[in-house]
Amino acid sequence: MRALVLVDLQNDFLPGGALAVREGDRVIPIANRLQHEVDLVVATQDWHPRDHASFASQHAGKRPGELITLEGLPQVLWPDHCVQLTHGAAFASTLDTKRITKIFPKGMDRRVDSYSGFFDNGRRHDTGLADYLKLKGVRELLVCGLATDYCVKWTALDAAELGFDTFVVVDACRGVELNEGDVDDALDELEDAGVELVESDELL
Ligand code: VGL
Ligand code: ZN
Repeated sequence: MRALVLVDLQNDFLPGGALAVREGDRVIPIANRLQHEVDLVVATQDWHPRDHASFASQHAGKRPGELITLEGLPQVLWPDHCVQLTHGAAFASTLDTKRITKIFPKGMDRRVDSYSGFFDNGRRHDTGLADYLKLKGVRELLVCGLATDYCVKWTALDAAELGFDTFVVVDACRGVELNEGDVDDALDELEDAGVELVESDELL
């Protein structure tokens, strides 16, 4: 069984959104096409309470992009984004959602951020994604979405560590690139961890 994980294809990560990723909208048509190449499609959804501690707005004098320590973990501060039930948190309107069999929300605990679709950043809470995929007999995992240097990276690193044959579809991802080179560094890290980097035309 081969599954596709659609990572955080939400309005706030698209151009014009609260945490816009450059060219983020470009990945949607590819993500839609990739859905036809797999047995199972799941999606992650960044799903924060209004007062999430990853928001710069929750820390007096702090601005988005600054780094703090949160409950002992390094935390980049973000603009308010993907607040539960808002338009920004909704999936992109152009995303084909009818094949998604289960959505895994993450980032609900205000004290800890959650980049990976499997665990929060402190690895205290498990979203259930690994058990779900294993129950379905999934061995191979294609990962695409936003953002390459955060949620795609951590989802794919965890997937590889959990024993899935993991592929990141590079042209179906875009990064935040807070610092120039972050996307390239993320891709290097993924390769070092045994994740295969592929282009969608190798799969379609
Ligand atoms: C993400 C930063 C904050 C992501 C989510 O989806 O990559 N990045 N929350
Ligand atoms: Zn977030």
